[in-house]
Amino acid sequence: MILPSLPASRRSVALGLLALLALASAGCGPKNETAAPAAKAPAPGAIRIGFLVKQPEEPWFQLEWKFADRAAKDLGFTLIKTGAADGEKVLAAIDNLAANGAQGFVICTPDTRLGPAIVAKAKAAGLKLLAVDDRFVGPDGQPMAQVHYLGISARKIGESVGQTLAAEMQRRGWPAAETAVLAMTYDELATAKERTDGAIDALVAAGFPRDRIHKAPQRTTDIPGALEAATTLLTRRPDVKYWLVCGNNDNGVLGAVRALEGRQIPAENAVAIGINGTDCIVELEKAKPTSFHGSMLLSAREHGYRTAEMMYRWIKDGVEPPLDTRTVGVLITRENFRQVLREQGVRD
Ligand code: FCA
Repeated sequence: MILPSLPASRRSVALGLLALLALASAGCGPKNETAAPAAKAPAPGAIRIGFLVKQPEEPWFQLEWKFADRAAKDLGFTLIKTGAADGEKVLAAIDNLAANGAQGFVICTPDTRLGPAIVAKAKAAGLKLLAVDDRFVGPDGQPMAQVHYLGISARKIGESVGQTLAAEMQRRGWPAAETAVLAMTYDELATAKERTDGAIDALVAAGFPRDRIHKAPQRTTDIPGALEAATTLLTRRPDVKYWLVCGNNDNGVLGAVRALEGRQIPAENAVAIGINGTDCIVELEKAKPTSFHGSMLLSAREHGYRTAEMMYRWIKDGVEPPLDTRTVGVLITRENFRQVLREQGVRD
């Protein structure tokens, strides 16, 4: 990601420029917005839908695409998939969709503050828009509630992680004085912050001392970014014997697990729980258990198939999707992951 690596002040300038660029390249100035072209029902079979994701290398997004592909096959539309890791790529991809005759797109944006620029660009090109996973943020820092969105019940899912960690600690009989929490955070992204805040609040509600909860802010949401953040924190806390680990997603927690291993902390002295459930399958399949205990499996089918279907119905029949749809998560562990993944259609 280009923008997130810039200092905050430079980022907002860059985002402002992108917003202007979106408006200018869409052929309208900020004070002179042209109306979107009137919607005409496309001929059957002529429906083209874009699906843009921020991290195409992450299994979660590959699965969203797989399910969206299935919707395209079932319903008979064309799906155009694009990986867009920064603002320039997103805007170019929207141009490309318009040039290719698409009528709408689903997007997980690489930066939620690109929201206004994406909305302006989609509107000018007459494209319908549905945000998935990461909700757009307006210039006031608030979620753009008028943009259609499907995402997870982030706080609740985070709370389940915290409750499970507290239960595992109790089951193992670890004293609080020798245990600490490692929370892999990415507070720039609202859904990520809600997840880790939920986990931390649930641990505190279960009686875990707040002053033994440590946040490791990730610079990037991939495994290397998490490994770096976790290693920095663990180096500062050599006195802790047992660790409970939560985070934004599987990759964040996997980075922490690798950092624990790097610090020679035995696998049985830590319990780590991820979110996604799709990016930790290799980890759960390892013959020798690591400290990665399990993950809250999200519904890639809902996020991929259902969003694509919502967009299709909107274009074809004028059925507008709900403004805000939330999905749930279910805990998978080494004991049940094969069966649950099969039931959910993630694995054959
Ligand atoms: C965010 C995360 C993804 C996934 C998704 C539902 O976009 O980065 O890993 O958890 O929400």
